[in-house]
Amino acid sequence: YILTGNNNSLDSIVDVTNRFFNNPNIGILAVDNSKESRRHLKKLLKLHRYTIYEASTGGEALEILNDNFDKIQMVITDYMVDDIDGLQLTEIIRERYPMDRLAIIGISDRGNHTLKIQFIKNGANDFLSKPFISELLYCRITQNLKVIEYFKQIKELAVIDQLTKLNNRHFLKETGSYLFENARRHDLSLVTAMIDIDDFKYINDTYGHDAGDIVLKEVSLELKSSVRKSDLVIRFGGEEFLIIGNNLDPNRAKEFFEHILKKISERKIYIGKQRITVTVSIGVCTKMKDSLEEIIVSADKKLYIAKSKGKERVCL
Ligand code: GH3
Ligand code: MG
Ligand code: MG
Ligand code: MG
Repeated sequence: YILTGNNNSLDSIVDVTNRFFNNPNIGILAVDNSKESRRHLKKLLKLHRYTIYEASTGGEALEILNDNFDKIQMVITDYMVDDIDGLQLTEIIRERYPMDRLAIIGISDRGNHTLKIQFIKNGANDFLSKPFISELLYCRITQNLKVIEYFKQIKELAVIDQLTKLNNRHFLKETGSYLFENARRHDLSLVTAMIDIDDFKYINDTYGHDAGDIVLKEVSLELKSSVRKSDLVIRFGGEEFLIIGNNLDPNRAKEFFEHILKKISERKIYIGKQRITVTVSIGVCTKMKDSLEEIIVSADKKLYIAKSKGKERVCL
């Protein structure tokens, strides 16, 4: 089926330093009803040290994906699969796994265009007609793995605030609801704090915008180092931060945030040679509500009270 031929003349096409080659961390699921075809594909994939999973039926393929999704980046499926055909399988996989996390390459020896089009329409990223030379297979594989990697990088960039490197509100949308549902299901309490830098406009106006940026970074570092890994620290707005703690004892929340407040005011923040003192006000909500939004609104109200009482304090 697949022509490997003598590809020596094509070797130069492949960039062997490319990390999408010779990488056992990349898992590829090969689906084909023919044992012979699978064996051949496996042989080619093994040459590049990919970790290979194989299935002869759609059911098997879905089960393997389900159990190993974190390890599989790509499915290469023939049109000929035992229970359902490759097109149906592609459609089902695509319903479950998005294109930015799993690539699908369809293969068939029926050279008609309708099949190629249908594979792509059903969610495949790419298509190969048999027979193909191994070099083309490798190029298609690395190309599609690269696209997934770019997707991943873009997604990561989109949820990180580039100034402070803290997660931003987009991240909160996804992770926040998970934290909230988890807390509700297990009857846990979330401790949520809204933190706002005091008189930040004054810092900007007096020392300049770059100095303001330094302060934002310093406060972010202090906040991040004050909580556990499983707690969320979000840059919520310009000089506002949100902490959602799922490991904090509500009875000790005041003490905990007063400690953070003290550490920020004691932090040695320098603008050039001049040390400046930065203070924050913190509003805390320790009660569960019907939604995370309501919890945040409540913390924000407490923050407002902390500000109106003279700033640099924690209000619950
Ligand atoms: P309060 O004590 O009541 O919180 O007063 P404040 O001055 O801290 O608050 P205000 O809302 O009046 O001003 C916040 C300022 O933060 C205004 C805005 O220009 C500035 N800011 C927002 N984002 C950034 C940023 O990324 N960098 C810098 N340097 N400044 C920012
Ligand atoms: Mg303000
Ligand atoms: Mg402020
Ligand atoms: Mg503010």
